[in-house]
Amino acid sequence: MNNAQIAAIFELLADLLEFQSSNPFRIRSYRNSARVISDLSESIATIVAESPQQLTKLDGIGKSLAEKCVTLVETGSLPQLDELRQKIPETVLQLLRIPGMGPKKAAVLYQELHIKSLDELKIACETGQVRKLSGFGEKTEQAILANLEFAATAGDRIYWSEADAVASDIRQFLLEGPAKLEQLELAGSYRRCKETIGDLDILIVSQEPDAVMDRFAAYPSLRDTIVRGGTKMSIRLQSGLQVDLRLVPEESFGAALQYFTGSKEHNVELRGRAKSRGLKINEWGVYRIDGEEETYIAGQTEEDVYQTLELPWIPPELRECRQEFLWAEKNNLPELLTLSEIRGDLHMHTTWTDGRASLRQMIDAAITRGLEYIAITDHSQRVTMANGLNSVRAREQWDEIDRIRPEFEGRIHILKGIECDILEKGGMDLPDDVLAEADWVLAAIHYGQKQPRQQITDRLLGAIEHPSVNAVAHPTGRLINRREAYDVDMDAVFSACKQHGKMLELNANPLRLDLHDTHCQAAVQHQIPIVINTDAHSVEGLDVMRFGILQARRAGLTSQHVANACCWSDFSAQLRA
Ligand code: DGT
Ligand code: CA
Ligand code: CA
Repeated sequence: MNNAQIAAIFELLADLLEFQSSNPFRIRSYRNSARVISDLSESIATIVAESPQQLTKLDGIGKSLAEKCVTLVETGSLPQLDELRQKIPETVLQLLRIPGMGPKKAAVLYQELHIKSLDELKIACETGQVRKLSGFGEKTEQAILANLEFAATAGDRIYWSEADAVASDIRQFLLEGPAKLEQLELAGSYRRCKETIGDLDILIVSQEPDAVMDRFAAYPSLRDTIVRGGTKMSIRLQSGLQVDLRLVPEESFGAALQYFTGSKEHNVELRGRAKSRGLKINEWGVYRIDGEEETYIAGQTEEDVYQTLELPWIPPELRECRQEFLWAEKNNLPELLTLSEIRGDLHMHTTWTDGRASLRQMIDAAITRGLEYIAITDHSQRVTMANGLNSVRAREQWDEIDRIRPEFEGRIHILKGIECDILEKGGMDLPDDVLAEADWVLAAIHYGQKQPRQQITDRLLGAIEHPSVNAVAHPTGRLINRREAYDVDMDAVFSACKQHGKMLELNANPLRLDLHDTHCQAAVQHQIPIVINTDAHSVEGLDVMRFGILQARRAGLTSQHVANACCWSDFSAQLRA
């Protein structure tokens, strides 16, 4: 079990305890430890294996939490969690997915109105029962209704970053097992690197299918086996995530990998192309059709499968049936961006506002990660919750950067930046003369996200026109699975960026991934440079860059399209221009 999984379990425990109105102190301690563990650079499993007594040395982890970490690592489950789960209907957890609905509110709905599911909640809202509860009111009732549909579609999909942690763990577990595996690959939306994942799909070639399935059934965080057949087995993990495993013959591995990678739309197009050539493609292989006769002609590798249609291998990230077939036909597939091509990171926070690491710590961490240049972009004053910088403090921070720059001479270029709020009424949160002193200004909307389309669009256009603004941060404001994008006319945003020579951010935080892939493509068509930033609030936060890269790859971006894939001299020249 990795740190992300342990943290998720502690968060879930906190939610369930809060739902039961348990001791607030205990709830807080679970939440704290979840945060500490997910930020930790060492693996909890390693500490447990090597010196479990070190666990209590971690911030916020006492004896009892340390024991729970050990149990989780060793058994993959927690008796206390199982008990709580038995007492609380599973469907109640659905209520928590509604944006703004905490465990306390969910508990009131459950106790007062016996609401256990989103459907029941919808009826209660529509019949005006919810507004009568203390602490709810008519406005809350409307907000719940508005969010219900969103919560239902957010469903059980998990972030790619979470799926990745689980996938790596299962892969390792299966590889370490007694059964000998000739091939093991993850397919599905995970391999296509989609923002969220419904379930995991594993493909295996092995001469020992029973042993493979026995091993799969022994996976530590398994909750139950859904189905086990001769070549297919599905399990459900403690977290609720389903994992499908399929054993395929060696000569079909490529065809199965291609088929189960999807997307469905990509596969439909591929099958159509096969048919028009007198071929048939399925998960077993490619077959030549000759009257009643079917002859296997390919299927061992994906390359072989695409080759039968005279197409080059297509990277999974592009398999959404958009432009990939047109590119592939002309042998013109883009050289997709890679993490090693990234030279800078232009969005990060420090302890001056809501970051957890100091200015120097962030700079050192950026150097360690091989970056050539960074921008320090703390919040501006309007973001009071984050202790945003007013003019005086912004200038103080920039003076501080001027003072320490010589220490880092020759190692990294540090831009004096700000993530300046775009005010609800329009206009920037800091005076023009202050913004003019910054090397790099990100403009961002944090408040008034519910405003009508025209108003939000006008605010963004105002920022884009501002002479000091370089880029718009997280341009649509969505939080995946939590909050929808604000309503904005993106075409107007693209035109304005093009006209004023401004960049658009692809925020790499796995909860944001904002711009979306289709918007990135549109930006490229408008020749607007994309800047991929981590928005790090801690040293570890700098590592989310890789999720942004995957998003960029799905959009078909190459290093040419990405401003911070330029070397420093080109990037700084672009800024001066
Ligand atoms: P997910 O799990 O919802 O995030 O999305 P996927 O794409 O992983 O979907 P999943 O797990 O249902 O199936 C994996 C792949 O298998 C899918 O991308 C395409 C292929 N596949 C599954 N069922 C069908 C089907 O009925 N028709 C076609 N053409 N392909 C299918
Ligand atoms: Ca899947
Ligand atoms: Ca599946």
